[in-house]
Amino acid sequence: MNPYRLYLVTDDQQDLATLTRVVEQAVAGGVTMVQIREKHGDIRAFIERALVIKQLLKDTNVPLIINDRVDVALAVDADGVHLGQSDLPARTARRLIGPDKILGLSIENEAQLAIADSLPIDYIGLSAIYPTTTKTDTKHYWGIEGLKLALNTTQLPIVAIGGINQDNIPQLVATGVHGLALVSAICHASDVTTATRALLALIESSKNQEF
Ligand code: TZP
Ligand code: MG
Repeated sequence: MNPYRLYLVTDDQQDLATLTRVVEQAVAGGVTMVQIREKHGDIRAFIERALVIKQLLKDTNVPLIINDRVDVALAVDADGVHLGQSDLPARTARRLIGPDKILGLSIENEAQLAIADSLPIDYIGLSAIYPTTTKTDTKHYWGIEGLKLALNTTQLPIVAIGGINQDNIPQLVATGVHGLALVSAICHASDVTTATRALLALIESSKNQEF
């Protein structure tokens, strides 16, 4: 089964108790992948949070991905790393994590897209599809047309990220995109499990639709 389908990226503003509850409930609702994204705390806090989530995912088939930091991924023996364009180069990261770990890379413009297939990565995070208050330093928005262009350019699986919610999922899924990554639509839901189930149901029902 496609592991990228509904990809939870965690909210680093949430305390450990909230983070734990969100991941637990999102997994109960059916998320297929979890990325721990930490932008504010120090590396020890990152490792501590990642270890708690690793324990929680232990008996599931849901892979644990670490955002930005190869050292943290190695320290907690995560299933993979997701790199940004200013993190370790993909080849260096691959050398450090080995051939079997999952390696994702954020692609923010067409120049980066053009060379993506020459890199030792497993998937692309197409960033950002739409504006979002979760990440505000984004310069370019792919939109639906940019997503279609990317799908026609690369052989790699694409995970769309940025401003994704119930309203735009049908159109996104109709492009044939491999996965959707979300922060706020899951982390800020009043009932995380119900919201996750609803997102998955919408993804399923949006397949093969035309716009
Ligand atoms: N990278 C590009 S947009 C984004 C990240 C981490 C944030 C997505 O958050 P949301 O709340 O799903 O729009
Ligand atoms: Mg990053």
